[in-house]
Amino acid sequence: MSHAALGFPVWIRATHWINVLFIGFLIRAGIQILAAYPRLYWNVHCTPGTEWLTLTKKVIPKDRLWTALDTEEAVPSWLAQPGGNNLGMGRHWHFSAALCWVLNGLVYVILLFATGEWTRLIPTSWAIFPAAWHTLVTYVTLGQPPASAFHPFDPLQQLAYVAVIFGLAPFLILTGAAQSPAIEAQFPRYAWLFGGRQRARSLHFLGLAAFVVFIIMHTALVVYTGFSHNMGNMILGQSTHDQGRAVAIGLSLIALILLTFGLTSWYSRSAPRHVQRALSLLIGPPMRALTLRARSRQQYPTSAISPYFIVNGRPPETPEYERMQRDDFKDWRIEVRGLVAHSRSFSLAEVRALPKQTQVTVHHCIQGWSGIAQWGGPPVSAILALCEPLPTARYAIFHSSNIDTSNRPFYEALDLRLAMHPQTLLAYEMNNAPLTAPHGAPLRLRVETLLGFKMVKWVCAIEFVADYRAIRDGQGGSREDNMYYEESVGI
Ligand SMILES: Nc1nc2c(c(=O)[nH]1)N[C@H]1C(S)=C(S)[C@@H](COP(=O)(O)O)O[C@H]1N2
Ligand SMILES: [Mo]
Repeated sequence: MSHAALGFPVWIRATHWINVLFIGFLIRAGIQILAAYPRLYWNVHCTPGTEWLTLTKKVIPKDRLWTALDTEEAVPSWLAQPGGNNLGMGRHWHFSAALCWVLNGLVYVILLFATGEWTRLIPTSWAIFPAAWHTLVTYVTLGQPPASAFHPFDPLQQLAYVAVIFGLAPFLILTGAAQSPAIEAQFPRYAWLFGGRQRARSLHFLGLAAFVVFIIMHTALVVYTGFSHNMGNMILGQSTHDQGRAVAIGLSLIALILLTFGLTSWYSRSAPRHVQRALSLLIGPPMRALTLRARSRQQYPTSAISPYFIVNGRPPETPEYERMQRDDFKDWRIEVRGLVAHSRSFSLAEVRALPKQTQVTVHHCIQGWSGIAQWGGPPVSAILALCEPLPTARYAIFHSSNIDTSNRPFYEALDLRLAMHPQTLLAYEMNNAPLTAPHGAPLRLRVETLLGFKMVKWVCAIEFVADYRAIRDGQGGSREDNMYYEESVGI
């Protein structure tokens, strides 16, 4: 008897159930992320009206300023991780689970080939296709393949498993990565292999749908082809004895996994700051490594510019801002302060006198939408060169003259290494015209390797600090403080 014929080794059973747990987290948190912008497109511009799928009843008004946050949907906790309006928490769970799921998958694939178990999974003859068809017909006509059809899998099962493990799973990883601003900025061709961010996002969604269909069919067939026999194999590695015990353990395991979803969702909603801190220990380091390594090399042609560019964050509604706007911001000043050798302020005219750079880039909002625009203004490095941050300065805090969702001034921290990137701009122009109020007039930040919320609009001050933890709620920005987003957002 070959080694492979001796039932199912413990590592296959363990990685299978660990996989159930993390796929569950991934799907639940994925639904949470989708709900933050429940509209899907095949075009990168996300022009309203061009959705191929809209999963919200909210309509986009045409007669007044509409912002992306207005379309976010709350989701029930039984469906999404953790439920409610919780994009920040959903992302923490999605990326933490993705990391664990990929590690578990690697262990499985390495052991699969190291032990020879692969010979039972990977077909080595074309005859598998007609055999799988035959099995499909058997199931569809409500028959049962004979016991001799299982080696240990029936041909249809074998093909489905291979397709999910070596096709669907890598596809989901690749389409997930193609939505990352850091990866797209550094390797524009990679994201465009999938047709750009929105196509990658739509394909990622279809991959999720395929996975859900697989899980339903798989579970149904486990029950249909002999539940206690199959549980024996999945739990104890054999089905010749102790089937009752296997069923009891299997059902308890499923209950435990469901309980884990329930408890983690409940805890994420009652103590989001704790969960944000805890999970960022896991995902923070790889995310920081990604954002710090990536250099934006985008330069799209002006013909690629989006006909309509979505707005997020409403412009200031103060008399002071409206007065400045009427005066073309001639009294606007941006103050540079904190850990710098030369603190000073600049008028808009002084900012315009600095060397100007233009770039046509893709904007990636954390909610899921994107758009292409041309931005013009001095690189932030030009301002750094004039003000000379001290060696102790590690972050530049960009302060906005507008309030955030907690009614305090909007701010975001930017690692100085990112502030030095050649495509990090203090923009005063969009598509060759002065910035409009909704897009951040007179000045807004552009960091082409990060998600949109880091790009503060209506900038009135840049403050250099050694650490952001003493500022406000200590998470590195308004969105991190109020919405539990991550500080380093390359994905
Ligand atoms: N001051 C301020 N800046 C902000 C925001 C905000 O709400 N307030 N929203 C951010 C988010 S979430 C995004 S996606 C971009 C959107 O830029 P846009 O409105 O020009 O498209 O601005 C960012 N800058
Ligand atoms: Mo955003």
